[in-house]
Amino acid sequence: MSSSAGACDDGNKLGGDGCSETCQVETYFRCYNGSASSASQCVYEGIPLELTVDSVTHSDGLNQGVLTFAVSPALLTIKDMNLSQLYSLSCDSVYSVSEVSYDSAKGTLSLTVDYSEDLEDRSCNLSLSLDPSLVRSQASPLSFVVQSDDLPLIVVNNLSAYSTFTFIFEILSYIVLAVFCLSFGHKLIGVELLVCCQMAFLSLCLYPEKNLSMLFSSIKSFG
Ligand SMILES: [Ca+2]
Repeated sequence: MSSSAGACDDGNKLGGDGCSETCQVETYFRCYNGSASSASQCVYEGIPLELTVDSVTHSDGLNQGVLTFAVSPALLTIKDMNLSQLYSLSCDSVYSVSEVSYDSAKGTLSLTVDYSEDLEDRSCNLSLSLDPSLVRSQASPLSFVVQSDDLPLIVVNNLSAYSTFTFIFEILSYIVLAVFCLSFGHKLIGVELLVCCQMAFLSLCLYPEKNLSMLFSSIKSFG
């Protein structure tokens, strides 16, 4: 049984998923199998979905951007799909997607992208593979050039590349250098190096994310 107009029952009081709050089949949807014992399953079969770039923003202090795309019409059912397998993003850069979310109120899909090569002005392609049992009119792939609305998505520091092991190794090598200076009579330089090492350690404990790069550059200028 299917009904393109008329009554349906999908077991909720929400509209936008094909079956309205008053249990009527919504425009561009077809609903199947609604009965007293089983809920209707509604599939969208209206105009093909359209993807556009909504916003591109830089995350403060990170080599990370948030790419947000408008999906039109803003189908509620996209939220119920497996978001991590929904999209395919390919850009002319090195990056990884760490988070994906869909805002059904705004109809926006947001991808959080951590890049290790500049992402600004790069060419990208986005495609969606929506569950065909829920959406029959798929969206065409979107080609776009990344252009940030606030700060450009360029690699400004390599903090993420600094592992704790690398950090400890660098500190130890500065301590060895300090001991070397002390034992050869350059006491002032040796003491300064040790003070810097102490500062770097304290900074690691208090502000592991923010102060590392600043301290490294100050230690290197001392050295
Ligand atoms: Ca509903």
